[in-house]
Amino acid sequence: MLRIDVVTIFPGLFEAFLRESIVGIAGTSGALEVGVHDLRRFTKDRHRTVDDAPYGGGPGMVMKPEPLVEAIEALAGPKGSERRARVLLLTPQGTRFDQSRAAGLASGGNLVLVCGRYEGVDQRVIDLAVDEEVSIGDYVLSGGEVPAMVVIEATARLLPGVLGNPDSAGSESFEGGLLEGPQYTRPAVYRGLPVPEVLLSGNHAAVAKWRAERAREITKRRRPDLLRAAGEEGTTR
Ligand code: JAH
Repeated sequence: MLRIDVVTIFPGLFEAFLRESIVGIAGTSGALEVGVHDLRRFTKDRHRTVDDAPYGGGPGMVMKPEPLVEAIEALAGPKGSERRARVLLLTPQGTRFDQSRAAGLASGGNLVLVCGRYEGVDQRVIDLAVDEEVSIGDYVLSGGEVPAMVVIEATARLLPGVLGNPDSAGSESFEGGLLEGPQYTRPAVYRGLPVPEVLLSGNHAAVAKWRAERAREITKRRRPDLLRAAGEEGTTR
């Protein structure tokens, strides 16, 4: 059983996600437990303050260290080898999250995901309490909540027993390191556009070959970086 605890000032954002997504299914199957924790519960002042103005001036606010460090330590213990969980901060400054990172998390120990907001978190939170900074990509968001959901979902669907069908995760985009080619369902002709004949042929070897060709083709066109990573450069085309 993998346990993931999330620290956020918007716990309500996770409600439908945890109830309705594959993550909910993972929870029901006993493979995953997710706890969501309101950062404001770890404040001590009347106004439950989680942010303050940046030293040195400038726009916006910074997340103050005390509530975050206390929340993280309550969930993961003090930073060091005896820690109960690995602590990840979702931030544009982090190293990029990808499928291999998801696989590593799915086969590793418990996690605490820390969602920043505002212009960022006080550096001492990172120094004292965070193990790793993780980014899901180069775009500006309003906080780490959506990235935390991305990390949770990508990890949950790799847990043994989660889909009920251990093979279904493996056949989708990426697990082969390439993009998937086009998919079709009925009807066989829609608005004059036919489904490629080979898919109707019943010839499973021909179907597999056609799909492998289309996958290589779209990957070469759109994501040549993936083709090189998969070591497929120059095979077919
Ligand atoms: C924005 C704290 N990698 C995407 C990403 C992750 C986190 C944030 N933005 C983008 C973010 C504001 C405050 C984190």
